[in-house]
Amino acid sequence: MNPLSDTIAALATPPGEGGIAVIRVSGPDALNLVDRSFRGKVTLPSVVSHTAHVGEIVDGKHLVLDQVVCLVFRGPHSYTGEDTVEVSCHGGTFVSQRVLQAILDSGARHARPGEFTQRAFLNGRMDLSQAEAVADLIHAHSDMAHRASIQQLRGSVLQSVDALRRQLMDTAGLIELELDFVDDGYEFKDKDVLRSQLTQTIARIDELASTYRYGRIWREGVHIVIAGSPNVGKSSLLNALLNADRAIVTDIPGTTRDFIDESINLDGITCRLTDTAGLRLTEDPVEREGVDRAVRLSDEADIVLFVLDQSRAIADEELTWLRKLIKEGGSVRRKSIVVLNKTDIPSAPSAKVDALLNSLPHLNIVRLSARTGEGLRGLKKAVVTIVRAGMVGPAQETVVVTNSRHFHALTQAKSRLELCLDSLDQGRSGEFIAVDLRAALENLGEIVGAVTTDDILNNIFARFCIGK
Ligand SMILES: Nc1nc2c(ncn2[C@@H]2O[C@H](COP(=O)(O)OP(=O)(O)OP(=O)(O)O)[C@@H](O)[C@H]2O)c(=O)[nH]1
Ligand SMILES: [Mg+2]
Repeated sequence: MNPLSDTIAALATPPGEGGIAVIRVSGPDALNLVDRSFRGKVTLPSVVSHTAHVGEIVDGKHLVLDQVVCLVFRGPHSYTGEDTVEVSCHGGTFVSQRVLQAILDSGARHARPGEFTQRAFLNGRMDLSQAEAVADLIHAHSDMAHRASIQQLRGSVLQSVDALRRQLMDTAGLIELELDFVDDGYEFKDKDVLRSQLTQTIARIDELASTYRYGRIWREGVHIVIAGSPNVGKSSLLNALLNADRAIVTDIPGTTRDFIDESINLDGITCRLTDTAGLRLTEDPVEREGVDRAVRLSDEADIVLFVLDQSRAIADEELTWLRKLIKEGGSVRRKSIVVLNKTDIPSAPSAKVDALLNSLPHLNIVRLSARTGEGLRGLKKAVVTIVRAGMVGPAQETVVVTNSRHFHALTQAKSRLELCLDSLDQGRSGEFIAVDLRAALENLGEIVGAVTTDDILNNIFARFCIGK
C-alpha cells in the first residue's frame, strides 16, 4: 500500500494537563475527516489554506466533546506537504483523548512516532538530514546542541553534501565519457584531471567529517573524567560540581569502585562528568578492574581533571599516574587540569610536585577545596576556557556534522574514493573506477535521503515522538 494514501492523526502536544492540546491530522482525507466531527460556521473542505476556524467537536452520538479551533493547511503548503488540520482543544488528558478518538473513529489512523516528519521527507518538504535535525532540535538540551540542530534544519548538511555530490557527478561524467571510447589497453586521457578532482573531493569530505568531533561534543557534551589516587577527594569534587551528594565519600581509600556518570551545564556547555576509582596498584580484582577502567576513560576523555591532595606528600606512584594521564606523546595534553584539592587544610610542601608542575609549563593548575567550595569557580572557568578555545572552536558559520550516521556515510564515501585513486594509479580499467565512484555517490546520497532503505528510515523516525 502507498504509505501516503491514508490519513493519520495524533496528539502533537505532550500528554498531561496544559492550556491547550493540539491534535494533528494529515493526509489526503484530512479536511473531510475532521469535518465529520466538526460543527462550526463553515465546513472545513470549503475553507482556504492557512485559516483558523472556531467550532465544536462531537462524537459519533453527536455529543459535544469540546470547543476547538481548527487550523487548516492545504498541501503542499504544510509541514507534511499534505492537507493538514491542527485541532486545538482544551488541554486536559481526558478531553484531548476523546477528541482524538472522535477523529480516529471518523477514519483516521493513529500515527506512528515521527510519521508526520517522515511524510514531510517523503513529500520532498525536507531532506533526510533536515528530518533528523527536527528530532535533534526536540532533544537538544544545550545551546550548542540547539545551534547545531537549527543549522542542520536550515539545510547546512544538505548543501554541503549536495555540493560534494555535484563534484562527484562531474568526475563520474568524465569517466563515463572515457568509457565510451574505451578499447583494450586504453589509458585515461585525463588521468591528472581525474586524480586532482578525486583528491579535492576527498579533502572536502575529510574537512566535513573532521567536524564530527565537535558535533559529538555539541550533541553529547564534553566528557570530563576525574582521576587521581585514592582518597584525594575525587568523589567530593564530583559532588561539589554537581552541588549534590551523588557519590559516596568516605575516608577509606578505594571507596569508589565503579565509575559514576553525571551531567552538568557550564555556561551553556553540557558536560558529562565521570568520577572514577582511585588509581593504585592493587591485588583486589574488583578494584583493579575499576583502576583499568579509570585509565581507559581518561584516555578517551575530552578533559581530564587529575586530582592531588595538596595536604599530604605525593607518592612516586602518583606522579607516574599523573604523567601517564596528562601526557600525550612528549607534551602535556592540552585538555588536562591538575586540581590541587583540600586547600582548606595546611599544605604539605613538596619539592617533587613543584618540580613536576614547573616542568610542564602549559599545564592548567587549579587550587580548590571540594569541602568548602572555595576555588570551584576557578575550575569551572578553566573548563569553559579549554572548551571554548579549542574543542568547540569552529566558527558559527562552519557546517558541523553532529550525526553519527552522516559521519559513517562520509567515511565510507571517502574510502571508496581512495579505491578510485588506487585503481587510477594501478592503471585499472575505467569500469572499476566507475563502480567505486558510484558507490561513493550512494554513500553521500544516504545522508540526504536520495538513496534510502526501509531500515535507515525506520531507524531514524523511531527516534521521534508520536505526533512529530
Ligand atoms: N579537608 C578536606 N577534606 C576533603 C576534601 N575533599 C575530600 N575530602 C575528604 O577526603 C576523603 C576522601 O574523599 P573522597 O571524595 O571519597 O575521595 P576519592 O578520591 O573519591 O576516594 P576513592 O573513591 O577512595 O578513590 C573524605 O574523608 C573527604 O571528606 C577537601 O577539600 N578538604
Ligand atoms: Mg571516590
